[in-house]
Amino acid sequence: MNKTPVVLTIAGSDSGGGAGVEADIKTFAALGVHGTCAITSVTSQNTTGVISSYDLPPDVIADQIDAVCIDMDIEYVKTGMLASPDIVLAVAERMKKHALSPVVDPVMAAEAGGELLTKDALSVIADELLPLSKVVTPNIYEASALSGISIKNHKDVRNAATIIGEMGVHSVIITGGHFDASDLVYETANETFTLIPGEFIKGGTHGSGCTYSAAVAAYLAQGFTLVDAASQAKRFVEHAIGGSVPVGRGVPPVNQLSHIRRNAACYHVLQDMEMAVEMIKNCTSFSYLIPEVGCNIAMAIPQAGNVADVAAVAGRIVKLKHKPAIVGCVEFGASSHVARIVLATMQSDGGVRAAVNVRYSKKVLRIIDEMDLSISSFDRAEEPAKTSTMDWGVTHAIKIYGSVPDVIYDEGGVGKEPMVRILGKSATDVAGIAVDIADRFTSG
Ligand code: PXL
Repeated sequence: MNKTPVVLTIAGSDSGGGAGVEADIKTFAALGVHGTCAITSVTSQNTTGVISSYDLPPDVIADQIDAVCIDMDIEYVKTGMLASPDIVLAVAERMKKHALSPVVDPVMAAEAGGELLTKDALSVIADELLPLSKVVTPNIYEASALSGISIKNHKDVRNAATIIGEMGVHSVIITGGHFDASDLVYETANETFTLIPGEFIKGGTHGSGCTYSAAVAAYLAQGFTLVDAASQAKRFVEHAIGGSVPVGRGVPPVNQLSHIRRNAACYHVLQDMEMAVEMIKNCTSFSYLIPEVGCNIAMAIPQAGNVADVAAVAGRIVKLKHKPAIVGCVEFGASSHVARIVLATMQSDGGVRAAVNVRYSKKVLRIIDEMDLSISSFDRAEEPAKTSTMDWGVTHAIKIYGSVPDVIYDEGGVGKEPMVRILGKSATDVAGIAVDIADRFTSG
């Protein structure tokens, strides 16, 4: 079995849980390395800014580093908030003692607002820590402060990287987010520059710098080259920013687990959809419920925002030789029609994430009534211009009912087949109801 790498963060604590040690440990966990920590300062902060900051005595910081390094096999370390020259000196001394390879994040200020380090601490970082370091990851402002260059364009970024490289560090990554979101990696040994392209992502950035440098350390510990680690870490932070959630009144913290949670949710949805499709396929009487335009079943992940977050059958469910036939695989983004029904429903109740459409008939409505299912409807003739029928119809039917019913139907319109839509928490839920209706349809 491969050994799980152990990495260490030497950084400040953010009581708001967005940046600092808290962000680093979440990043390590998300990337599959074991995270340890030496806390340098305790900041009392939230998403709106830093209220106060208490620096731990340098010998307590050194003890924490010793404690983990004498027990665990650690090579890569990430440093964050090192508030004073004394703290930087103590940390640099322990780097030498334990032959550690630091990824230095020369943190100067909190994303939410507030200084985190004194000016003289930055010069001690440059003089004492950078010569021992594997890589330093300043943003544009930190790179300006370290190099003394006022950075206004890409040429300035390269010049700043070269100047910082001359401080004795192996490599420099100047992170973007300013001109075109790209990062510049400068490796001093062979004087090579590598541009890592990126895109501006909508979302909160509190903790993005900490998360980035922690991710670089985690990828290096897993054996990636510096450029690969830099590029993977950038993708990781982009996902974390995209998945940020507003948890307070200020800058939303990045979410290191959003990608993992999304993948897990997709897996559960696919599993449920596969079972639902089997239930429908094995129900011969379901063929009586298949509309002229075909049938589809869909289920969304929690917090779905668009059609790509909703799984459905790629080519619909049709009637073939008096039996239901599933045409195509279950895929995300496969149906825009039933997906829109689900997305519209979720606007009112996030827990109702699945739908299946079946053939309308008076008999089907009677069975639904017998089954005590709640029901609402809309009339296409009342649809305002320039709306999407599914968005408007479903929202309207929910509004007049007062909450999300089990069934929404409409009686069609010019060139539009009437339709019944069964709504529920999961694909197997709605398939179960549809199969029940189908069995009653043929036996009654
Ligand atoms: O992202 C920089 C940073 C580092 N360390 C601590 C922080 C912050 C930003 O808020 O709070 C403790």
